[in-house]
Amino acid sequence: MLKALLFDVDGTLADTERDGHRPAFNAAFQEYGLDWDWDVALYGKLLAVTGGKERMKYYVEQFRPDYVKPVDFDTLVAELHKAKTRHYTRMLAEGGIPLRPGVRRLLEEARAAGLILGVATTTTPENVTALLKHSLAADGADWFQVIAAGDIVPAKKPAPDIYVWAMRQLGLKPEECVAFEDSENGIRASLGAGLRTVVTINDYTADHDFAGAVAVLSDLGEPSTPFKRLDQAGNGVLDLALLRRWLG
Ligand code: XBP
Ligand code: MG
Repeated sequence: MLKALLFDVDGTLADTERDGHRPAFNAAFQEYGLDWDWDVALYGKLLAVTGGKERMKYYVEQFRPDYVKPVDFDTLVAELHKAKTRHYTRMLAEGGIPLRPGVRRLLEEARAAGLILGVATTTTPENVTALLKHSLAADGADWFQVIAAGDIVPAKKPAPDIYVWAMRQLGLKPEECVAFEDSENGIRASLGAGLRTVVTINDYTADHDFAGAVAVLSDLGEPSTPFKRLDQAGNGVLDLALLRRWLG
């Protein structure tokens, strides 16, 4: 029996990576006088690592052998990450990043049907609440019974921990929930937690491996612009009736 929908945030609720997180990282680097500049293609490679602090360290290790780390490098990374969060949440407040097609529609239908909504993400809690406030509704964060985010679990996706943590908070078993993800790291986390998972791809994740997904879609679809199914032929609009049919 389906009781809860658990959503990844970045790339799933909204296309936040290329035009949100990436420029926010760059603004923080500039603020700190660093010559680090993440273009769209490089950022795609850096997305292999989830978590902003982890991603900056990965960048230095893999792409900047010339950079001489200060002794308190971890402190610098933490400060950069705070600045990046400030830039990112400001960008959301200033104009926002729209929700992906079908997201609002499905959230509203699920709420009306009394289903539980949850978030399981590697991004920082402030980023989630800012996105929900500015792109969903003033009380958008209150639509979700659990917001599992950021450093609340030490092992980020692809580890299943954030989903396990969210389900524990809700007192639900995996078979009572379904996850929505956009990336390979994301689906490894959700499948690892025993969750059936619907994938909506984006430009950065189109070539990822989504084996084990319930369905792989272009997006959730709207009546005027249906989704295209990518794992088999088909198109449509993902509502609760179709979701329940897929889940069997
Ligand atoms: C999201 C991430 C995050 C964001 C940046 O992955 O990988 O690191 O890019 O967020 P997912 P922070 O969609 O799988 O949750 O800088 O706040 O960490
Ligand atoms: Mg994602």
